Amino acid sequence: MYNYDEFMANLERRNPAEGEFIQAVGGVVESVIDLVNDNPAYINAKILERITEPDRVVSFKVEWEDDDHNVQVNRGYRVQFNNTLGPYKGGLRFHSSVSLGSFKFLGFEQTFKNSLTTLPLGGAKGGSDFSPRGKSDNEIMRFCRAFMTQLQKYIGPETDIPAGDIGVGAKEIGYLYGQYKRIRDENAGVLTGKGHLWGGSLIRPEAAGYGAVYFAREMLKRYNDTLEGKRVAVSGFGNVAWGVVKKATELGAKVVTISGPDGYIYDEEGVSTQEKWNYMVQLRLSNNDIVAPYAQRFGAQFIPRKKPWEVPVDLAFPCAIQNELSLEDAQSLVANGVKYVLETSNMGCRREAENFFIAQKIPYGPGKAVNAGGVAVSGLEMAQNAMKLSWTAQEVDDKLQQIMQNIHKACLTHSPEEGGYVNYVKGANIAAFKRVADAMLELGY
Ligand code: 2IT
Repeated sequence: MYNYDEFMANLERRNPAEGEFIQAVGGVVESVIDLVNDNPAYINAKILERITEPDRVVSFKVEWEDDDHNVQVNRGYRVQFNNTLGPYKGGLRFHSSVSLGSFKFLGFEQTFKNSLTTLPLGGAKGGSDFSPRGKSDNEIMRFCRAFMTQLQKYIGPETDIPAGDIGVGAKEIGYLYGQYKRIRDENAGVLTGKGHLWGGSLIRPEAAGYGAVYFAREMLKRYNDTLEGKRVAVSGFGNVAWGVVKKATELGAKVVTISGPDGYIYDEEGVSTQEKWNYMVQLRLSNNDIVAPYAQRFGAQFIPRKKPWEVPVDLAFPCAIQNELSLEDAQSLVANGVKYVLETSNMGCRREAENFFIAQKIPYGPGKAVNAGGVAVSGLEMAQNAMKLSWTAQEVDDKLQQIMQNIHKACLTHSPEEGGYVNYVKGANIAAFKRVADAMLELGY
């Protein structure tokens, strides 16, 4: 029999100073501990201990030269967390804040998220403390070359298939894939999120954001509601936020905020035109990591150094980075009448914020369910690469919608109904855990 506090104290002892990893594991263990305690097979096979320990952690040195001919040294990581369900799969993050603990939390989350997609994908994550902010395109290219020169030793199309994440978009994936080909002379789809000219899938750039909105549509349906006429707050301005903004607008909602590390934009008219969406892409490609110029360009308000959770909205989609939404932010959203919260960034909400939404009976979708559309379409990209075929945008989008509907259904199936309120956190964690744990039992050790 497991005791939550005891298990977590042991985990902390084994993984000191890895707060984000402890937080991510704590969320899952809390949801599944009763299930495990009711299931002697899980207890005897030590599933909880084994599922919280990464299969492999790789760290490597990345040496490159900046535009002033200074030698730069960064650290690269790949955490191959769990390959029970398929080859290791998950993104690469280039951000100054990362540490081993971040990649362990992300690899752990990815394992469960990938399980929810029902595709044959294990979980992994990697990246570097290199930040593209303020770098020239040539510097980014040289860094990507140096990074892949090391990473290529550990990945392969049947072993481990990285993709993008924060700081790694189509441009970086291009430089990384180019170097992989130069070294290995293989056309294997070893990365996803590739450009369409060289093996990428249509809809992959939009997939995480579109998927989040498809999940929201299902959630609202469950409460006899629709997106039509809803006011929406989005944080972030990257790939994921961009997809949410486009699809939410298309389905009749009005997105009034986006944000960056410098503050947030309040656009009363809605971030609702092709021109505005193109501008979001331009902002991202500028490598400056700021949203302020949007305000001037489109006559919107810029609120410096603040987050958008103080604006009255019906739906909130945190799409920026982990722990971006605090308890105070959650209280402010609820006080202003928020009706649904869709965590779209990985672990975007602090545990206290998440628990507050649930206590207030606000329907709350956790990131591993809501944002799974991104990796799901990565799985579809792998399938197309293996078949040497390319599906139409419509074919990919139809499959994405089906996958998001199924994830929503899985959450309902495994969520304890609390007087008509759906606890999506429990539902997602239990559905995801059961698939990995049952496969682990069948595979032995
Ligand atoms: O967090 C994520 O799911 C991703 N960054 C995408 C991973 C992938 O392999 O497409």
